[in-house]
Amino acid sequence: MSQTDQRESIDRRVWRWAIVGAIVLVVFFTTYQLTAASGQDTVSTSGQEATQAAYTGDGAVAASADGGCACCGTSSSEPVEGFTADAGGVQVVDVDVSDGFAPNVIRAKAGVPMEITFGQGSGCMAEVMSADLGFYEDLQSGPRTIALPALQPGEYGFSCGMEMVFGSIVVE
Ligand SMILES: [Cu+2]
Repeated sequence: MSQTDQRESIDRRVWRWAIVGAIVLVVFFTTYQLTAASGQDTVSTSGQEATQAAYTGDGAVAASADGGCACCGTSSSEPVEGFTADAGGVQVVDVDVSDGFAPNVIRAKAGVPMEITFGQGSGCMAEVMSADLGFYEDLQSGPRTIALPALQPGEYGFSCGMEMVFGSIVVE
């Protein structure tokens, strides 16, 4: 009789902890999903972690309601073609980074070394990088010129440091 009572009480305790555990898990995953969704609307409801996630290190707001990068501009995904200019054995091109990359499609010649000068950038466009070409440059202190060897025909990608804004070099 008393053994049965004890068993019931243990069962009840187990259930209570299971329910508490389930609630904690649900709250955790809800918070996590709201943070991952990076909507500004959710920042106030999901506590300190979400607030921290919504800001980048330099204090700029990184997230916007449409899920994009607020400081990257909206026109940055439209193709803006640019061509290299001949500078005596090397082809040169300037890329403005004040609102995405302009141009973001650079047409270049194969077999001729190239120098790409990226302008000064900040926020989202504070860095430029390319896994294809093996460079990563900080643009915050001023323009940077990247010297590239003569390339084979093909398309080579580059992006901002967050990999949110993209450009390409089309070598023909
Ligand atoms: Cu970016």
